[in-house]
Amino acid sequence: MNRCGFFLAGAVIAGSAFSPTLAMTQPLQQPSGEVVLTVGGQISRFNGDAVAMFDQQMLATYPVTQFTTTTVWTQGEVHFAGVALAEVLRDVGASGSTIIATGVDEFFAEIPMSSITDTMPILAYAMDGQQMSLRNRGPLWIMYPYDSNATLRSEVVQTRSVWQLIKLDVAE
Ligand SMILES: Nc1nc2c(c(=O)[nH]1)N[C@H]1C(S)=C(S)[C@@H](COP(=O)(O)O)O[C@H]1N2
Ligand SMILES: [Mo]
Repeated sequence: MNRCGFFLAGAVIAGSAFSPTLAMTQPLQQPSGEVVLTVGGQISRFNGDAVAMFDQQMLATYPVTQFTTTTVWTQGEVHFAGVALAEVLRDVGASGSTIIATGVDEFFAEIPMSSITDTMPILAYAMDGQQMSLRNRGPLWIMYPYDSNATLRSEVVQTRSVWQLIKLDVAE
């Protein structure tokens, strides 16, 4: 049964609208390709030693969230596609108040859980329809739709826009 079917069965058995218990007991699939993201800390679904590892194919199984925006790092309007950070956090059973996002260069930023919505930020895996190379700030880049709201065009949100993202830690 796929994840969705499993979830629905759980909801029916429990007789409630939302019953994460059964879905949460199903282990995450194992990555078969190169691991691009490791999620650790306060999570409850794993596929490794206290961590949840993702390859690109696993990230592609989530609904795609996408938008077009300008950024201070790119030229003109750019289309970004990826998975909502909230979607990944929900799937690994994250519980905490802060996400610490770290790039391959060991740059890290704290993202308050309260600032994360169903649609942003995204873990962008494509820019103008192309996967992003490490050299081009990929393969994952935390991205906000800066053009949609003036409050997103701030230094604090820029700082949270971690490129070459490799790790998320869910902290107290
Ligand atoms: N991986 C990674 N992401 C990063 C950074 C970095 O050094 N490494 N710098 C952050 C900061 S502090 C800002 S303001 C923005 C833009 O950095 P820049 O203006 O130096 O390009 O990217 C953010 N994302
Ligand atoms: Mo910055």
